[in-house]
Amino acid sequence: LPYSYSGTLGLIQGDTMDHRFFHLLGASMLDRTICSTAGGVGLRMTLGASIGADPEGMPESDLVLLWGTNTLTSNPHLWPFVRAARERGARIIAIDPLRTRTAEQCDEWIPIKPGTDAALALGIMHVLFAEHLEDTDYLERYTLGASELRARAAEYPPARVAAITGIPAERIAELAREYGRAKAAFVRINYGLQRHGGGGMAVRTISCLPAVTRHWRRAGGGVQLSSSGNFQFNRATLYRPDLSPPVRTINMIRLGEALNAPDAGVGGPPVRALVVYNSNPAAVAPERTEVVRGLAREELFTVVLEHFLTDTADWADIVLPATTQLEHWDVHYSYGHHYVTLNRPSIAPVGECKPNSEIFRLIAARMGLDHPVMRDDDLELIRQALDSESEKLSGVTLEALLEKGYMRLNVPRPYLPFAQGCFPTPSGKCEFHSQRLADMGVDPVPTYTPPYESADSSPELASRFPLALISSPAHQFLNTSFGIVDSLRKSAREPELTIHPEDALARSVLNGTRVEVHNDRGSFSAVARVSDSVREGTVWAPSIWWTKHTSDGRNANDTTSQRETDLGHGPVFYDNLVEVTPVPQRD
Ligand SMILES: Nc1nc2c(c(=O)[nH]1)N[C@H]1C(S)=C(S)[C@@H](COP(=O)(O)OP(=O)(O)OC[C@H]3O[C@@H](n4cnc5c(=O)[nH]c(N)nc54)[C@H](O)[C@@H]3O)O[C@H]1N2
Ligand SMILES: Nc1nc2c(c(=O)[nH]1)N[C@H]1C(S)=C(S)[C@@H](COP(=O)(O)OP(=O)(O)OC[C@H]3O[C@@H](n4cnc5c(=O)[nH]c(N)nc54)[C@H](O)[C@@H]3O)O[C@H]1N2
Ligand SMILES: [Mo]
Repeated sequence: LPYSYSGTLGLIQGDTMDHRFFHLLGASMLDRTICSTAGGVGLRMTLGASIGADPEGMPESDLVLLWGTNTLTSNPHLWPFVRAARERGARIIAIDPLRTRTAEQCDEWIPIKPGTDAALALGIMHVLFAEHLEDTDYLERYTLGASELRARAAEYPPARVAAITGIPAERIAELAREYGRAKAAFVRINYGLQRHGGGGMAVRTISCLPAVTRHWRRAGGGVQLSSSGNFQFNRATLYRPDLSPPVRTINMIRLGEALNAPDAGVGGPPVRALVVYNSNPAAVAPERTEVVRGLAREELFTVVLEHFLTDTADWADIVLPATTQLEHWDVHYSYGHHYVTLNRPSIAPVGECKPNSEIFRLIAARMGLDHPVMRDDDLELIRQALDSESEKLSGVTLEALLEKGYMRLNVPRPYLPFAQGCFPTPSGKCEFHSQRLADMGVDPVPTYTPPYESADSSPELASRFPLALISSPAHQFLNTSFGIVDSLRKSAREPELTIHPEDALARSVLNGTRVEVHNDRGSFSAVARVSDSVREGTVWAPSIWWTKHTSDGRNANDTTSQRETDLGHGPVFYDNLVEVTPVPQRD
């Protein structure tokens, strides 16, 4: 079983020789769901692809909603555009259960109960329709199922939405009016929002908003979750799935189950060999106690390609030193902007380090898998990646990149993907009604799907574990990357838990109290920070700590579950009820 994800997110060291190698070998396939698939499917079913408004249009906007995104930590390159919009008079609003450092900088923070965003979007639509703020011309020409959406939104008056989201009804109605009256409203959603049971539907529902109004028509308007769908590299040539015999596919967020109890879910023979690269599953995967139990299996042969001795590398039979971005060639795409970037090596590989691509080339040769596709070098792979039918990559060649370093995709400026419809869906319209979802047995019309774990949906569980834990990135870390850097770790101090004063009082927790954060899946230790920067009922554990750096050898993923989102089989990291108990300290 190959296991890979983020690494540096480079195309060549992430998704080329490795795929070819494992296909030739007939290894299990990995469904790479750990980050974005719920939202990706939600978007595809609605807009047709992972594309949306251009962040460079944001300065034209007069209302910016930073909705479920911690821009200043996770997407700081957007901030200059946010500021430019504000300097020209735009209002900036953060919608988040946490008053993040981003929310602190906004004109307003709207605290929302986790996992309830689809209800808020439907409440906004309710008011838009009721107060005739919709764009009937756009609806008629470029959308499918407007009357069904109207009927669905009618079921979500602000009073009902207030009860679901915890946002006052009057604020919901006013937000809808601000949105409906804005000249160009930019909604920046991000992946934090979709790490909930109903995450796919939440993204789908929010992404309907600009098609109800007029916001796709102008620069600065629309929704952006991702721009990745515009980078149409020749992935079939890079991956060569045609080389693989029929094999099973294992969902990466169920690694614990796959390693311990394949009969329970994934089926097929037990996993006997695991090759990890560009990832640190012993720290980042949900229900990590199960992952570690699997990695500890004596007869599991584990190979880890790494820069550092991570929590995962500690379980390896063999660690192969991999080059960093400074030492190898790569091409970078994006999920937030429209530029292709060439990564040149600036130094020769240090010591015995080799690029991932080279490691797989060498292993293939040694194993006698001497297929011609295993001989392409990295520059040849870059050429193949860019040899695409897509207009959007026209002019983007290796030669041009060698000269310029980075290039904007061949998309117009201003880039208004849906100003005249042209949605890449089966109907060519923004699909409020999705036949594809109906065929999957899912509600074809945008709806609110409650979190798996909440007082409304699982009252018994919520009575034992009343607090919703969000374990989104600490400002200092990139998932677990950089967790090894002493200065950054010092700046992050230690595993902490931000808790609202009322919730702290009820548990005799003071600022600085050591607490145990726990549920039926596991627990981890943290130091309490009592603050009203989280809404009551929500707690925040900045993540993702290496477990070898924590006092109890655990982290927030000891409490997260292997359940899958409504769409896309994604993880539900933030759909996670816990209880917090103070730990008596010896003097
Ligand atoms: N510094 C740093 N930058 C990063 C990363 C990192 O680890 N560190 N990770 C990178 C990666 S891989 C990714 S995918 C992106 C992720 O980037 P973002 O999508 O911005 O990710 P998160 O920080 O996970 O979540 C954003 C916000 O969503 C909020 N949130 C959680 N649940 C809900 C909800 O139900 N509703 C609403 N409205 N808000 C909610 C969280 O409180 C958080 O403030 O960032 C990338 N950038
Ligand atoms: N609780 C909780 N869990 C989460 C998240 C969260 O917010 N909260 N975020 C989730 C998200 S959005 C994501 S994307 C995943 C990310 O999870 P991972 O994909 O595991 O990402 P990282 O933790 O950054 O680990 C990447 C590893 O790849 C190594 N690496 C970097 N470049 C290379 C290379 O060129 N070659 C090799 N061989 N190795 C390399 C780095 O040293 C690092 O150890 O985590 C998920 N897990
Ligand atoms: Mo991610």
